[in-house]
Amino acid sequence: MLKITAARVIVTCPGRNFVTLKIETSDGVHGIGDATLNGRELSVVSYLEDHVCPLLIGRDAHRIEDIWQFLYKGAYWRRGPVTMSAIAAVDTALWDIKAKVAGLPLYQLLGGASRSGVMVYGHANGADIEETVAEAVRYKDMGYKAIRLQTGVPGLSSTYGVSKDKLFYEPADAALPTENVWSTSRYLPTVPRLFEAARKVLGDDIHLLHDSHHRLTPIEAARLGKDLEPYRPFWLEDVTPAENQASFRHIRNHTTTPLAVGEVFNTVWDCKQLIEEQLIDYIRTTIVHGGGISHVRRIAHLAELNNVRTGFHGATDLSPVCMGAALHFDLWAPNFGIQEYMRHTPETDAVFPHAYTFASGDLHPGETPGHGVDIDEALAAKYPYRPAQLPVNRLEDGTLFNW
Ligand code: GCO
Ligand code: MG
Repeated sequence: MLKITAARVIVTCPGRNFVTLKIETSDGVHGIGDATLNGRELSVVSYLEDHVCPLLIGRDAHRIEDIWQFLYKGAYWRRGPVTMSAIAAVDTALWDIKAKVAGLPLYQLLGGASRSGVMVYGHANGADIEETVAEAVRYKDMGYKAIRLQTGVPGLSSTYGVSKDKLFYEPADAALPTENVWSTSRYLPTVPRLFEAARKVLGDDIHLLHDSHHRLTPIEAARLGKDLEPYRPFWLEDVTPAENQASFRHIRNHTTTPLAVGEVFNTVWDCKQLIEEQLIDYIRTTIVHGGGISHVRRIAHLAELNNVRTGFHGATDLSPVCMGAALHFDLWAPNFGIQEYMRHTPETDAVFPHAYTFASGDLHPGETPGHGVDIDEALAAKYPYRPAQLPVNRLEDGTLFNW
């Protein structure tokens, strides 16, 4: 038995907030898991410290499945982002420990590598089409094989996904939510123009992606999908608020543009209908918000049976710990599609030393036993928590809208 002797939550803000769970064992081996939930970090801290950590002490760190079931079924209150992020942190830390004890990189425990590297997509964004395309060229020159394009919308003062920071983008920008303005009628004609311009400059040999951030109705989404078809997008992401899974039937009936969804999902139950009816092409739920490796594996298996591939969320609010674990998963998953990769700041990278590396448009998780990411606690302590929340979005007449 490998006894859990300590479970501690570490909060740090090297430019943005991250919550990390560290589990220590009787053999001196430790593991870490990401528990960051953007804008709601301290709720997960409390869930872990007040309700989960005390349950872990004395348990056998090798019994990952039993501990997962204990935390999920034992709480009675199932699902939800706070619960599932907390469970994910425990699960990820335990897989890290098991792989370290085995002396193997985590992907070997999952079934070994299915590919030589993990194709990632970067974020090109600009105030207008010209600037966005110029940014995309920069990404192509860095070796990226896939690029997400987001542009400012004429007539709107700010737009989701467009920022002054180019290699990363931080939406949680204030202690209290800032307010953005949205207009679907201004947005809809802009995106096809962007894709037309991008294809002209970048050519055909590159994957182009776009995120609508849950802002369209099914029929608006269908229109956008159709308008983008000539430019062969890799995917169109989060077109509608996906609580209503049946919405995707309408979209699917109208367009062949591939659809991705699920960064805000927490369990297989959020995407069961989408996957079983083959209404989507990529599922985006990643390790930290989907209950960890043990649960996201179930989502991936169901997806594989239904021709759906993985396309994990990888924005900066998912810590390097999540990224490391996700990359092991990606290297293994038979139905891997693509991995989002928004770079972390040098300050964040220094707090979380990691084995993963980028080359020629791919990330590789590295060969270090475990998931290959650690935390420098002394450095982490130098960056205390700073309240930061995601913005809200209003229509031009003031109506609160989807962000
Ligand atoms: C993406 C996401 C992010 C989210 C952010 C929320 O596709 O990367 O939409 O930009 O908004 O991760 O915390
Ligand atoms: Mg998104």
